[in-house]
Amino acid sequence: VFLTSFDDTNRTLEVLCLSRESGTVKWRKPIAAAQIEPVHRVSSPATGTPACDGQRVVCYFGSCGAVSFDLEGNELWRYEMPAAKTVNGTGSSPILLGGRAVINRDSQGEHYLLALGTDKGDTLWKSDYQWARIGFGPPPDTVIGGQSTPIVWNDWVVVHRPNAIDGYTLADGKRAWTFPVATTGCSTPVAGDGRLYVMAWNNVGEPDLVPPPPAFEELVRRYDADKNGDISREELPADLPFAARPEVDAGLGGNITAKFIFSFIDSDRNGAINASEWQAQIDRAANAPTLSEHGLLALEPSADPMDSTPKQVWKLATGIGEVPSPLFVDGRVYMLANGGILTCIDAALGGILYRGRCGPAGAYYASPVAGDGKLLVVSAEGKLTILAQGDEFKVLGRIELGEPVLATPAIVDGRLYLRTDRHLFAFGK
Ligand SMILES: [Ca+2]
Ligand SMILES: [Ca+2]
Repeated sequence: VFLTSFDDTNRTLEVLCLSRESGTVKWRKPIAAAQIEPVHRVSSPATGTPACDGQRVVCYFGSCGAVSFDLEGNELWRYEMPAAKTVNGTGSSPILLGGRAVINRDSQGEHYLLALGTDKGDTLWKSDYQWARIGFGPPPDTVIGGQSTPIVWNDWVVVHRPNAIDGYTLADGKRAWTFPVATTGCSTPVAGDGRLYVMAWNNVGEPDLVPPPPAFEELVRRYDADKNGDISREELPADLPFAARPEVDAGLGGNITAKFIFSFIDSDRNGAINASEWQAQIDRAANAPTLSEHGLLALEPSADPMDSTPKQVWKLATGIGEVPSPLFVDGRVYMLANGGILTCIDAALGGILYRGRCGPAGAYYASPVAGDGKLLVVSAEGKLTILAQGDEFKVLGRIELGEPVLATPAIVDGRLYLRTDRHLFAFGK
């Protein structure tokens, strides 16, 4: 089992190799980084899952780039990058195919899809992303970047990016098509039965993500401490949300607060929010075109020989998960959202077969996985729920892991490998 890790006491990145049989650490290598990328407070600079082709392992860190080892831990090559400029951290993992390691590098001012040769780590191609502006979306130089891992679908490497789903040809990295949609580009798409399923989530995509803000008079009544009739950055409370993650503890960074977007609301940049600036922000949120574009999308290949852009077959607009990837099994798509809300969808038609609460509350970052006729979902607090696959919502059991879990479990040869904050667990018969 290969893992990346980050020791926050000495701020060191590492690659580890453990015995699948016993969990013994076979080797561990520190990865030098001149600077550690900034990450969201719940995240880590070691979010990328290593990729292994049976001969070598390739790891990617937003802080310093890609590195490859043989299975004994001898370093084969390194592709250095500067620390990514992000707000929430990198998140993306490398994928290996056809002698290439493909990496989604998506940060402020530096965003491209990269293919390295797995033998030497040399650049085979590098394709700069193009910015798809949707509605009032931010200008390109302020783009935070997406977190998803590229996947292969039909002839393309597909990347779920902020405001677009893109298809690139593997041979030369040319963008073959782009499907614009208002999304933060966080979750990784999945393919099944010839279709592509993408959770296009954005912060204002559903009404319950956008709590009604107070009117300006109310804002002034509550917070205008110096009674000058407008609201300075200092006067705004730290916890007034403009966009919320309703099932997530606000202390875990669940909300986008008015304070966080203060300089955006303060459009004349005089250091204070007046009535018209506040109203303009309320109007922007209420009229956001993104509201109608957020959703779980089912795409199928184009039949048009002149335009390979996939066609949308159906879309589901509610209960969309932000971080976990959807799961396709046996003609069904399972989608997990914060609060442990699991939706099972008929993949062919897009109808909801059920929507239920797994039980454990709070945030969910790990993607659902399937094995042995079951579904496994695990909450950020480390509560694992086991459910039956199929058309009915049925909880079969729960396990408390006792530590936070952000990583998606892996199932190999009848064993479940599950990574918590401090441990790697293996479950089996
Ligand atoms: Ca004031
Ligand atoms: Ca102002």
